[in-house]
Amino acid sequence: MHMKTALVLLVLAFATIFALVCVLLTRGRAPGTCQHQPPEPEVPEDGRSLVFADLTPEELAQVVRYLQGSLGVPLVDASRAKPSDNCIASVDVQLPAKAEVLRFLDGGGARPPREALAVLYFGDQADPNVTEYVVGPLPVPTYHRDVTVQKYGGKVPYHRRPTLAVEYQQIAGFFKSRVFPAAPSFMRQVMEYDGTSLAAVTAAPRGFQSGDRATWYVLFQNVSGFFLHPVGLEVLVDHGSLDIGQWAVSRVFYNGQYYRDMAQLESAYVQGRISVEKVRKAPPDGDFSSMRPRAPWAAMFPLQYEPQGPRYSLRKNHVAFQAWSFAFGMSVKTGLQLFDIRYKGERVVYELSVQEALSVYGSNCPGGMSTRYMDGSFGIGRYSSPLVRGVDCPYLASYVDVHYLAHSQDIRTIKNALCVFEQNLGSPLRRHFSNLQSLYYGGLVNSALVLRSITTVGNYDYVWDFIFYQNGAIEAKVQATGYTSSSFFHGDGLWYGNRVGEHTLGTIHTHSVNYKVDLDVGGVKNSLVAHDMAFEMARAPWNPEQQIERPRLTKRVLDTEDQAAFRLQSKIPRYIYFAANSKNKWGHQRGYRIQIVSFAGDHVPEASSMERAISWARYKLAVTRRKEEEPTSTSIYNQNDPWTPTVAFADFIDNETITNEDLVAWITAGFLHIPHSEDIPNTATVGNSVGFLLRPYNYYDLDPSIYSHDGIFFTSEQDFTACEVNPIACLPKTASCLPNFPPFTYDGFKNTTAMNVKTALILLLLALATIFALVCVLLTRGRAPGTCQHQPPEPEVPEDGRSLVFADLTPEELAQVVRYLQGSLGVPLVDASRAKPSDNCIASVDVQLPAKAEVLRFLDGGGARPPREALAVLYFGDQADPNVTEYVVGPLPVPTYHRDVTVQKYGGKVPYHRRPVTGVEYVAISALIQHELRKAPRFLAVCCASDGTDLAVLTTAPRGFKSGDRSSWFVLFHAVVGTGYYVLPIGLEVLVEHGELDISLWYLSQVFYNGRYFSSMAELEGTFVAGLLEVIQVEKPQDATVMGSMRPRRPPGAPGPLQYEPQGPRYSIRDNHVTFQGWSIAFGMNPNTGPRLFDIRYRRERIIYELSLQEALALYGSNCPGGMSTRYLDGSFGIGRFAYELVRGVDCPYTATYVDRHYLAESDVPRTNQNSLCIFEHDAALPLRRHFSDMQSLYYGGLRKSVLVIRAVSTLINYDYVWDFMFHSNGAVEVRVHATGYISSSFFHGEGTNYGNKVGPHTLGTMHLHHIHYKVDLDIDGQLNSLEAQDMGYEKLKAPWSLQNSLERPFLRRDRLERENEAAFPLDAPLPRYLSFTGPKPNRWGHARSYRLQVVSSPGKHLPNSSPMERAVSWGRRSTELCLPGAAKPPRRWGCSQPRGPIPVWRCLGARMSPPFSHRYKLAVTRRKEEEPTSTSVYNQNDPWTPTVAFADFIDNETITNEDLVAWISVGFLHVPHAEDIPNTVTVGNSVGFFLRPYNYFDEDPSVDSPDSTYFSSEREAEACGTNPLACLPAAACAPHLPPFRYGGFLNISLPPPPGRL
Ligand SMILES: [Cu+2]
Repeated sequence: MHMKTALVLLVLAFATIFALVCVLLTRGRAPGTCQHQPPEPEVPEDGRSLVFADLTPEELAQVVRYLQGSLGVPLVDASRAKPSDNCIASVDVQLPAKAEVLRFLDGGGARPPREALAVLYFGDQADPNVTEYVVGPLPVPTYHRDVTVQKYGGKVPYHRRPTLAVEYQQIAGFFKSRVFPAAPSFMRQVMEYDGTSLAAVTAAPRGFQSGDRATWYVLFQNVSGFFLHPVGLEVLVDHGSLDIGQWAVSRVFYNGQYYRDMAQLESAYVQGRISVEKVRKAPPDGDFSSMRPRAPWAAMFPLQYEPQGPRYSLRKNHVAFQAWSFAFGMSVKTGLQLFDIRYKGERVVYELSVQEALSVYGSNCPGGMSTRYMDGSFGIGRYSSPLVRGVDCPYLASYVDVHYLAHSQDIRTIKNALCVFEQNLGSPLRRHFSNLQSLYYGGLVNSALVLRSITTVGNYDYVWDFIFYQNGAIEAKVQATGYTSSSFFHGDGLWYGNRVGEHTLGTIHTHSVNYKVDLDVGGVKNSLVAHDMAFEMARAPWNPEQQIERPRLTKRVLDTEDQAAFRLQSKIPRYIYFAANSKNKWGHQRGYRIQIVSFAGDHVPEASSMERAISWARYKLAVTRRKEEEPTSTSIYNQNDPWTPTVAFADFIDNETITNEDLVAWITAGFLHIPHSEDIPNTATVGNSVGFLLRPYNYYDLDPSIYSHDGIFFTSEQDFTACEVNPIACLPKTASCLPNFPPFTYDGFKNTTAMNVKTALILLLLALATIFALVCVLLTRGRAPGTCQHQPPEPEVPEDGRSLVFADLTPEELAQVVRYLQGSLGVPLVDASRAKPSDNCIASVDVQLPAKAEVLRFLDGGGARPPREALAVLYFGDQADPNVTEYVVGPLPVPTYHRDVTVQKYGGKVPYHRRPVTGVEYVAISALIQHELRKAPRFLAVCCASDGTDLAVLTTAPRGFKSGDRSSWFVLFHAVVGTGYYVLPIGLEVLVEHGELDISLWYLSQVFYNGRYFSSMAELEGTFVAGLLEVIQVEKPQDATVMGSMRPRRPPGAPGPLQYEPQGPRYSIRDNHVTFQGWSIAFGMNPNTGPRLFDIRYRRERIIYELSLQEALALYGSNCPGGMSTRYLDGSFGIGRFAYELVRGVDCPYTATYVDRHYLAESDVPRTNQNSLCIFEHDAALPLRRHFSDMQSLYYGGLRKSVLVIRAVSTLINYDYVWDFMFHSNGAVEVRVHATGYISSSFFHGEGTNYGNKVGPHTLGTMHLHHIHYKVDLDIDGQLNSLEAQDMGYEKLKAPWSLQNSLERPFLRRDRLERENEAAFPLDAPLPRYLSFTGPKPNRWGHARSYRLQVVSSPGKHLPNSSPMERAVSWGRRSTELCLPGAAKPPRRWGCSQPRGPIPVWRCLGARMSPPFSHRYKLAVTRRKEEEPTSTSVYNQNDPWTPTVAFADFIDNETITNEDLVAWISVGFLHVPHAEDIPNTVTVGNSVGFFLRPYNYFDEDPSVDSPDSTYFSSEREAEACGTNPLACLPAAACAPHLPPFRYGGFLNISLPPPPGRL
């Protein structure tokens, strides 16, 4: 048969099949496809942004043409040029001066002429040099201007030029023709070199002094992922001569030894004088370095779709999203850059751009030890990688091509180099649930716009994100993935990294990234202001014998560049912001705050001869005056001559005044990377993410997200299941449509290879198929495929009920315990919801977990199931000696015994005054206050337009100054139904003495009003009537838009992106047990301490026995008595008990699974918090790992990051904490807490702004600290673990190949922390950057199997140690010595010839510092003890002066080597409320937590086994469904099943009234 006929038939066959499938699929009616409704851009795009646009291909071509015709010298195409030629190295846009642009944008000035910057290499001149020309005007240039001298103060010497692609080719040719042939037998016999089997990686810089151009090349097996296959051979090539014929080998390194040249190596080899370490030949796919999926594709992952199309607009280089607009471009050298970022039309940032990415390596091989890559010189923009739909960015993102001209005369296009998308982050941006005063819920899902590009420079892939949030915050974030670079493992290699393969050393290195942020906050002229916190000692105004330590706001204007330059390791004020000249409504300077997240390692010692070239990396933040002549912090010429840097950032800082000037912030973020086996094949992005946030700080008058169309608000009075009332309830109607997935296309390999015939044919077929499919869709409109089919996953670990050993008590069990107690204690018990203090009652019943040993015997050892027991807390007020008693009651379900455990647990009875305040007690207090208010009717009428019945109170805690006190300040507020009264103080506060068991004896001992203290309400009234009181009249707020209201200010719009699971959830939940992709977790909720997880296993191995929340502390400062005495310990209120129902679509994704929790507290009847825990898989819209290879071979591999999340949200009076526990597919666990809800506030008066910011007419947002404490009982490879710290140090050494020169090299220091005191890290001290829990056994490469703990937090000191209550909240106190990284201990040097030794481990030698204060710990590791189950106690809140549990006592310097260990982790942040905290604090930037990451635990990254892996190469068709499952997506699309919206959160509120109701 004729080929053509065959093809035609084939096509016809396909067409028929498609048509049939199409008809079959669309049988039955189902929702139609999602209708794209293009958004109206709020800011119309008028072409002005083009002033920032990259050059178009036409413009580039014009510039090249112009230069060729105008320079009067011959120009060779840079892709072919010899060093001795002239060529155009690159052409990029030359942006006009800022003043000119602003005249155009803001002042009606003319459009600045468009110009280009051309970099020319003049090798063919008497004085070879690099010259930069500005060429203009475009599109048809008529002039060029040499700007080299003006920019750099002189000509740029030729040796500084970045290495062109062609120079690398010439070097490759040099290797083939001259290097390898000089050692024929060695190459053939040892290297098994066949002409193509080796690949080389360049080191940089290239020498030791200015003028050098001698580069180490490291040789690898030329297989997929060759970066991990070093062969031990490295060659130093001197390619400085312009005559390629003069290039020479100046040194050779093989397996630890140096040789003069290849000939010497050859003769040594031939004579048998070298030690050969032959590397087994790897298969072409690289074996362990391969990114090919190891598991077949399984169920479809969750992904997002846009029910009504994108809600952003993208036109040319301009993006608009909600109130945001900005322009973007891609610099060939520095990468992604954003301009003219505006919110609501007002410019916030003029320029936000990447400047440089630096990596400094340590190794015992010459290439590795001399590598300090400055990626800008290679071209961060030029190496932008074509993005893959569905892995690199969401499938439905918008993709933008980039054009550039560099290293060639041809214009290159990178397809899909940028992506833009809106991402539903699956969590609330803000939310509050109210059951105090009135029942309502308000919230806003966090849906943000992301602009992303990914740069692949050689081995590494950097993911660059710019994120725009609905609250006016911008985030810049960089994540690292791709291949780590490696050295040949030999000798003392373990000083420089971990062994990750037979011959592979993953070398220690730093990643540092520099950004330029040209903020223009409320205009061009800004100042830099720092806010922070200090404790001040004050006498309690109402009780002058007593002292109070209160946080106070410190403020400082940083008025010179020197003051504004913060070194990497120095402390930075926790609030630092660009302040405008203008003020917001509340009188504060409008500002934008910079918040940096970074774990950077030191860059290089300043003594280094090349340090100035990278001196930007000295500073995590430096603010300088903006100058047109300081456009970038570095130069592409710095890489090849760092010894005479063309641009030295340090020179920018010359102590100029920076008040009221145009300022630029230069920000460095980074992390230390010690590669470990899980970096094989790729580094995962989990935990390797750094960057910064720009957040409004008093810039607005309130949180601008209140104007979002996505806001949700409903009250118990409304029918919130009705679509008209609640837009989320509309989703089943508006969003149950078939997502429209375009066909998968990928052009990433196109530029690099010619298309073969086969590809063409397949493409043709695909095209035809697509046409047919489209026709089919068109024909069958309204009859699209049906809804998604739920295919329940097979649980990987069959659930056998064992997890129930950790289960919370069931309602039946709770009822049984109550019944048993009522019948067995022999004393009358009153229901706690009605009990007076002088009654006996059951305060709470919770599960009493069996001892760990017993549980492990049951789970692992075949032991019997431990008896199920309960812990009952009883208040015995009706006894001679009133007290709190704890009983263990068992066995369940029908108890027969109870055991008093109080003495055993606490060493004595718990005094009655320590008991938490119950709801019924608050009711009695409220009645008392109500009664007292009647004594001041005239005052109340005038001050607050109130008769006293329409006010709300807020309790403070603790309650006094010494053990036994029970006197609480209550703050009074205007209560408006449906708003957060917490922000409407009226200035009145009362001190209630409620210690007596007889309620009738309670009284008000103090009254505070507007800065003055009175002994009673009557006295206040008297003073008022006498006209001696200054009254601030606070109007009674009337309408629903009063300050604090969460009602959306704008009508709902199109629904944002939603996540759905085409084949249903991929996790399975049974009882209290979840399994997901190798994970298995038991969960529970303690009524006091909140969510807790047990027996967390990954691939059947237990990693964590217990992971639980312990406590949340909020500590306030104020000039009002309630505020200044507040130190809330939320556990005593009930973190778990107050975790209420979650709202679908805001608190958790709409399609999440929701679980009920039951508890018994302050009542004899068990209560249920419906849907109060949610579990879901979240599409992070980010690659977990990826690499794009255009070196040696063309392929792409990647894995989407999809995370299992377990979440609860606790509403503790005003605050809402979002508790997240996340499980990643690389074996990492992430724990995070976000704070939202209402701030608590004080009445603004006097010197209030010393304690916060004014946020309303009479409202002071009081500063406070949030601290959250977690318990992590890790069991890494068994129960017995040790703690190891690793960090980097620098050592100076003579270059082994050039002894007259020296270099500074990073090395890896390892410390074992052997005692509890060494493992207790105060809040203010740095943690070693790598801290890991190690098991007893090594992994395949001899490293102890470990999990690393990485804390992400920015806490401050909690309390001065002199405070009498410090011990209650200290969760530890340092008493003796401490082990810190970087403390002077010279490394023991190992000679290169020394045989491989064991892994070096340093012991920590003890006392290094003894600070004058005791601090709480950010981390303390202790021996696990059954009698130390929690770090705090519910009794600590009301008697912090005699803490029932003092965590300090846990740390008593016991040995922690090879023991069962617990890590106690404290995370937190300083919160200085500002206008944007009204109505709610937003979660953006108010999130802290920690990671537990495998560290040499596995032999390679376990995510290689994920069924979601994607891989295709130029040989494997990317667009065929058979080879790339992403390509199946369009056909597999189905309409999500969205259940009707339900919410029962208001139904169950017959709870005992929580604190606050009046
Ligand atoms: Cu806060």
